[in-house]
Amino acid sequence: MLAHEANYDGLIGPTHNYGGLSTGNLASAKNKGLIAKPRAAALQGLQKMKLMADAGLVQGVLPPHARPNILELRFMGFSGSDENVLQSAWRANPILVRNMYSASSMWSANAATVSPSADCADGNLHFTPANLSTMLHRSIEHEQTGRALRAAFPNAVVHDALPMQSSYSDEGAANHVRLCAEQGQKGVELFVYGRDALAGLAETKFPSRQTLQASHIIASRHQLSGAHTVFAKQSPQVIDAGAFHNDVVCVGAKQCLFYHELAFEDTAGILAALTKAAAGLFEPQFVEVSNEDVPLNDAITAYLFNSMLVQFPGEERLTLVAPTETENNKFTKLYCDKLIAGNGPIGAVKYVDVRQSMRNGGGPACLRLRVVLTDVELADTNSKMLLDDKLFAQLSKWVNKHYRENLEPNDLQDTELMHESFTALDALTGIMGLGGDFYPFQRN
Ligand code: SUG
Repeated sequence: MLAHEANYDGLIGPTHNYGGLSTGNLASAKNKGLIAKPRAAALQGLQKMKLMADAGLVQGVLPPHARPNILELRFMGFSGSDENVLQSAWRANPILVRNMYSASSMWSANAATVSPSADCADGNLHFTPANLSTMLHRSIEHEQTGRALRAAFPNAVVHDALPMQSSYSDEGAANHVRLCAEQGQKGVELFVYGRDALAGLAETKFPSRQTLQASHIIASRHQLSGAHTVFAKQSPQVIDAGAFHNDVVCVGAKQCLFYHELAFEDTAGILAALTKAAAGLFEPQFVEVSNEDVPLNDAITAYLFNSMLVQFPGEERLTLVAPTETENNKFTKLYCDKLIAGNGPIGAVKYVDVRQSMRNGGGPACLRLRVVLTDVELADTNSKMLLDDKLFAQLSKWVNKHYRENLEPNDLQDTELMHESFTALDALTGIMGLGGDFYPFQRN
């Protein structure tokens, strides 16, 4: 059956800032406290979406979450008007407020794990929103993410997130790769985990955000066939070098798995398991990047693997949509030049500027959630959440009208920023046809 690989990007919200909130994410730590540029950030994200849409790919938009998260602050015991809640929380602990202000829902690769209907025994498209339980600022996303996914895909199965317990910690599609011959055909799903929660002590200094147990449960909920599902362990070394998600060192598309040689604990075992799982379906193509060609630290800072690996219409080979940081690093640039000149499955590289997101550790691949849709499923999606020229123009105008140019750490105590953010999001629900009760602040 014919199917499309759609990309649903998280629209970057009006409170984008550098909170230094993600231990183990080197960019987040390094850029803590930097003056952020929310307007430029959102426009960069929109440009990337437009690039994909203009190339003829299905491009969706997931709305930002309401920040600051006043509901969560109320749950923590702050009370009174929204202004009082924000101000008393700031007096109690500005770091708490930073967590409640994060625009982190932009990284929609972490929104959910997605299994296309071709892979699921019941023939439905399945989503499990990620609980993102490792980081406070991200653990408050899953409910609103579920609402957004249900709005975008009214006929799909959208499960609840896994329980908020560290044995179940789950970071969504950032630790999941699907390989296939053609998008509409049965594929092989690879779940990459950092930690077996039942195996004892943590092996890493930085958090291992995905557990084997979470991956098992998702595969079972999505009704995947055991024969075509592979579970692979990230190497502790890469986590401690700053690969807080597998998609920092690995990306896959169609038959191709593109990864750093140090990405996995047992590379030979994983490749053998993938080959076996794909038997009778397709022949996997493995593109391994050696540490000699691209040292791990360069791969992580330049985000070579956090690129989107895309089949553009009319192109025979895959294209890597990489961040400009990859172009600016001598190892990764040279590697990309070699890829293009070679005759492997990746035949082109396009560089995109998503610098504002990159400074928080989010490259082109972090900003999108891939959803394989048959023609029928595509027709069932909410068309107001699909990017065309009209929506692009509307969203660009909306960003220019509502977003601040600069945002400094101390601006987060400003109740005006909260009002601006809520006013912007209220207007967005109109543009995207999300109804008047999509956000908690609309339901008061
Ligand atoms: O969870 N950064 C995100 C980046 C997520 C990238 N996603 C993928 N690799 N798919 C994270 O660490 C930083 C926020 C701050 O520090 O303000 C942050 O949350």
